[in-house]
Amino acid sequence: MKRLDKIIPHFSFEGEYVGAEVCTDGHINDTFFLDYLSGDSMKRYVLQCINHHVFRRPEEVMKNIEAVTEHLRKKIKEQKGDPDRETMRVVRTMQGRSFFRSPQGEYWRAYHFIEGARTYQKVENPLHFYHAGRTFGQFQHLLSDFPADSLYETIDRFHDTRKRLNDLVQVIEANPAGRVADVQREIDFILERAEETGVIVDLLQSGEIPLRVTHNDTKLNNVMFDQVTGEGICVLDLDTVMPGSALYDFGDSIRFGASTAREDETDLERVALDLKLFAAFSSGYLSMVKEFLHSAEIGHLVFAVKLITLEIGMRFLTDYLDGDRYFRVEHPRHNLDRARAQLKLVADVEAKTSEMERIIQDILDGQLKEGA
Ligand code: GN1
Ligand code: MG
Repeated sequence: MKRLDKIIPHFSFEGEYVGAEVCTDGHINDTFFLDYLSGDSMKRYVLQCINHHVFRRPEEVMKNIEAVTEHLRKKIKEQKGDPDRETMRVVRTMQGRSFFRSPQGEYWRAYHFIEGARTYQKVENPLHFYHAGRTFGQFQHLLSDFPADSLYETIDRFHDTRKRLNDLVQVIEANPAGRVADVQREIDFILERAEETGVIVDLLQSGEIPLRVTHNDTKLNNVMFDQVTGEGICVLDLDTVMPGSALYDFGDSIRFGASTAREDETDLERVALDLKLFAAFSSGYLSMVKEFLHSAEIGHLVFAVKLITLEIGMRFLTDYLDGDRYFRVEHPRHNLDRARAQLKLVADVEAKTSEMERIIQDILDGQLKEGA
């Protein structure tokens, strides 16, 4: 891969370079897997070009990642875990830095690949998703004593849903791609829910819920599962680790993993919230965090599922109206498809809210056995 020829020599990869493969997951960065022959065994690395348009200050992204992974390593060692498998490990450049800035101004960074583990695009069964819940819960738990306010806000007001609504309203007014007329129904659906967009941000601001270290992209495909035990071992993609509310992280896992369809499903009949999967993730997650989450957080878990789904729906719609400048798209209606699927899921979560509340209560009361 020609693009990589001038990048690879700047990193301290071990062994003999064998080849590279493109990773097609992810809507933002460019990701490659590199294979090396080290002695008589193969070793993999992940090399990424950070999207500089999205992450305006890549140095801050890397400083956050270094601080958080260092903390995680320490905690994992204390608990007699394996820090090389249970958290990401940055590969340094030849100059000992955490990223390489190319003469063209691109920012590149690399990680060790975690062996004997894999990711999934779709939940395979409730137990699988239960383990995802435990893994994100454990991540939150291990970072519960990390000073959240020492982290950089690498994308300003990332989960400020009210601001996301304002961004949408602005792009509707400007209509730069001439697409507004196609999406009046979606716009109306969102505006009917405008008042709810500020709920979590206001709770954070008033101190009713605490600022925590949050991941901000807790999709299923950001968890590495052990290939033998099937348990989640490591949380990936720490680019958006920032101070924020744990509620958005919980909600985003459900949005992506407990949906009966893909994020960009076009047959909206197929998009719904699977209550069994919701219960499975929630019981795994709560088993790790119920000791320290505040009651105001627990009380908003279900609401957070709806709010983050609405937020991401708004972001996809905003990008569609803006001419697809942010998310990587495979075709011109891709962002619209993604937005519509999210809004359908919002409607289904609204219809199932009382059942979801009951499930959370049952888990807390110990009536739903872990993994059930
Ligand atoms: C983007 O690129 P990826 O898949 O890691 C986005 C998330 C969205 C997600 C939707 C920095 O994440 O916020 O939830 O797409 N990341 C950024 O699938 O905007
Ligand atoms: Mg991400």
